[in-house]
Order: sequence, then structure tokens, then C-alpha cells
Amino acid sequence: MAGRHKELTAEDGKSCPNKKTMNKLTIALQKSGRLHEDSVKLLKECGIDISNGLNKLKIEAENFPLEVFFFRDDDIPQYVEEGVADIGIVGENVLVEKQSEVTVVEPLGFGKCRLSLAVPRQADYTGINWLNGKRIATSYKNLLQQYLNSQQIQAEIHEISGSVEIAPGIGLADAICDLVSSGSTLFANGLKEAEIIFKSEAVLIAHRELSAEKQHLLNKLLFRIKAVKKSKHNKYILLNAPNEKLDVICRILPGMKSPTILPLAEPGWSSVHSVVHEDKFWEIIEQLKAEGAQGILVVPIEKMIV
Ligand code: PRT
Ligand code: ZN
Repeated sequence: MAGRHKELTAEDGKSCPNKKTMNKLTIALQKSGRLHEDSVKLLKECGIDISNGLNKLKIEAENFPLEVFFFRDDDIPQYVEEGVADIGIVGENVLVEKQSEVTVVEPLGFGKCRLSLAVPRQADYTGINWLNGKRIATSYKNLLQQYLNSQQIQAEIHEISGSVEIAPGIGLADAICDLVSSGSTLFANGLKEAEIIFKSEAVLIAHRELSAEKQHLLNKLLFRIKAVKKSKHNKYILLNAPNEKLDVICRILPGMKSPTILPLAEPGWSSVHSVVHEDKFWEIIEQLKAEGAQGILVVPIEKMIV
């Protein structure tokens, strides 16, 4: 239908009889906690004008048809499944534990952690069989049960909602299964990591049956998210090279299509511009220096559209 996928603006929402959500996408973000700041930052990097939402339940974006709801992270999968919000940002650990029926749209690269089994530091842990017949405290009973089943371990799961790490110290459990990032909480509580059972990061999720209009808005948002993500993994590099070395230097630098070469005012020299992925960054710099590149500048990229 002509106009069905026309560009929608926040103004459309204001003049609409069902102003609430008809031509707007609604997104659920964590109200406060470890994912809040990075989630808000991501939307801002996507050029979406929102305040940080502290002490607010809901805010509207100024320049994109998006309404932001702030919830506890545990509630986000269910709210998206039920369509209270169209999309949301939540840790995969919560999503999988809640067994919610939503679509995982895109991993977001922040909120990285692992769900691990940990045992007292002095325990003679020699392998997973050590856990047979033991009591394990966790807030992730589904993920833990699945893992124990897969390893054919019979253990007693004690579900607790917070401060899981203190359970062995107070005699409530022999081991724990909890989220770990730096490992300092385990260390401070006299525990050691025994097995990693799940690796997690924040993901963008969506309701399974979005209307065509909302899907169109989600596609627009996703396009921006991918450009922001890509830019974070790449750097723009500028260097000066003697002309006789240009061939070899261009072979080292892949670029988005191919490197840009501009002549310098000094005869016999050129400036070479390209984009380098962070994985190969230092290796490439070393090769460039070895081939006679000089004045190497490395600049962050704000958005990258390929
Ligand atoms: O209030 P609300 O219910 O919304 O928040 P919450 O308190 O349940 O969750 P929050 O804000 O702590 O975490 C939100 C999400 O961040 C989690 O679901 C994970 O996806 C992700 N995340 C990443 C983490 C961690 N890293 C993390 N380290 N969540 C929790 N932790 C905790 C962990 O439970 C342990 O207590 O940090 C401690 C371990 O950290 P290290 O660095 O000492 O190993
Ligand atoms: Zn929570």
C-alpha cells in the first residue's frame, strides 16, 4: 500500500487518535542497574534524543517515533512477550532463564558476563562430579538445572534471589551458580570459579508479531545500531608513506573498499587513509611501520555505514 512505509515522525503520534503507541515503537530498558547506562547511551549514539530517564517510568524521544519504558530487568522479557513493549534490552542470562517467547534481534556487545559454578577456594574440586549430591545456591535455577542435566549431575538447587555469593560461608550451600565478570566478588567471598555454564551479553529483543509499521521502525533502529556497533570495532587510520612503498602498504591495509591515496606537498610521498578492524590493529601497525610508514594517526569512528 502506498505510504504504508512512509517516514514516521513523533508528530504523527501526537495527531493520532490512539496516541499511545500506534505509530511509535516502544522499548523497555532497565530502570537502574548495570545495563541502564549503556542502553540509554546506545539510543543516544543512534541519534535518538532522550533524557537518561532517571526517576521516570516512561519518556518519549524527541526526534524518532520511540517511547522508552523503564522496568526491572527481570520483567523486560515478559513485557516484550506480552506486547506491553514492542522491543527491549536485557541480558541473555535473564532472557534464557525466563524462557520467554520473544525474538532475539541483535547482540549488543555490552553487559558481558558469564554464569559460573563456584566452590569454596579450599575445596578439592577436581571436576564436575564433585557437585554430585551437593547443595548449590543460585538465582538461575532453570539454566543451572539444564546444565546439571546435560552433565548428568544430581545436585540440590537452592533458589535465592540475591547475595548468592555468601551462601557457602553461612552454611546454606556447598557451591553457588552466579554471574561473574571480574571475579572479585567470588574472590572476596573465598570462592573459586569451577565451571562456566553460560556466556551472556545484553541483547535487543522484540515481540514475535510486530505490525508492519513497527517492524519498519525496528529496521530503521537496527540499521543505526549496526552502524554504531561496527564503528566501535574499527578505527580510521591515516599515515604518510614513500610512493615506492604504496603497493605493499595498500596490501597490508584492506580499507572499506580500498585505501584512499592523496599526494603530499613533499614530492615522492603520499597520505594513505583506511579503516582497520580492532582484532588486527596492532599487527597491522607493526607491519606498516616495518614498511616505512610514518606519522601514523589513528582516529575513532563515530558511525560506520557499509
Ligand atoms: O533492579 P534490577 O532487577 O533491574 O537489576 P538486577 O540487580 O537484577 O541486575 P543488575 O543491574 O545487577 O544486572 C543486570 C544485568 O547485567 C545482568 O542480568 C547481566 O546480564 C549483566 N551483568 C554483567 C551482570 C554482571 N555483569 C555482574 N557482574 N549482572 C550482575 N553481576 C553481579 C553478579 O551477580 C555478582 O554479584 O556482579 C557480581 C560479580 O561481579 P564481579 O565483577 O565481582 O565478578
Ligand atoms: Zn533483576
